[in-house]
Amino acid sequence: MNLAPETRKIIVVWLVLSAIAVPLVVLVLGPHLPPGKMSAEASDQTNANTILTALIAPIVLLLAVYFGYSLIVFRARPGEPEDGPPIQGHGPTQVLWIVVTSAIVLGLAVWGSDTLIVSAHGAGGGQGPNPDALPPHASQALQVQVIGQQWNWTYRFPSYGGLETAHLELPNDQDVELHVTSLDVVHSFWAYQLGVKADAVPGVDNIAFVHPKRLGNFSIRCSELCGLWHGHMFQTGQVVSPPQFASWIEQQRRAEAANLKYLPPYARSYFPEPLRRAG
Ligand SMILES: [Cu+2]
Repeated sequence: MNLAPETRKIIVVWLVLSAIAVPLVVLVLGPHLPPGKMSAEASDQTNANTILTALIAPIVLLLAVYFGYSLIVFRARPGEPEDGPPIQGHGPTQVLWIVVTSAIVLGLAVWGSDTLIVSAHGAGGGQGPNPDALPPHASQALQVQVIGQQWNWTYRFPSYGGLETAHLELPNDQDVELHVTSLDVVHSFWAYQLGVKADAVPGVDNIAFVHPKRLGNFSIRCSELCGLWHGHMFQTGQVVSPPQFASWIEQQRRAEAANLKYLPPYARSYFPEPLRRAG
């Protein structure tokens, strides 16, 4: 192809910078991108963020190089005419632009749909009562109900007699099926390092899956403005080893036994008090 010398220089600078930037994004920046690698779902989100950033880097660089080169080289110097000759379109550039941008957008749409639905990586987002994206061993998942109310979170474990706990511990390396709901207004359960964010809506059983992969603490926040003390609605949860989880839940069962009889029976959702009283 017959390229003007300026075009060739811009392309060379762009290729060199891209060849440096893309590996830096993948190897250096990627591991620090949110939300981290604490669960399978979080890892998938971090990988998606890395791929998108790596793909965007050459596009941003092309614009920056072209912009910088034009500012320096094509600057009007004293005595030169103010404007150059008009340009009347350029077929190859237009075709290349349309082909490349279409390929990027369509490729990302196919990849995004596949990772969300087929590969079940969208399982941490809260998919309503009948999720489309199921992790491989969904039927053996530990069921945990997450209940939001102004202004705190509580948790119920149907496989442990409907036990309710004031904070959340999860066993490592096991599928967990979160049933997110609310007792009053709309909240949003956001377990940041686990890559889970699901709306908590009264009367709705919103299911999100998570598969913790690393031991440690994760922060839980409400991410839906829900009233005066919305900002107070945070906790710290723990991913612990399965034996630690077993002894924690046993201890909770003993501590909460006296309170259990005051709770309504475990249900997939609850309605606010005034509505319940109204029948
Ligand atoms: Cu809230």
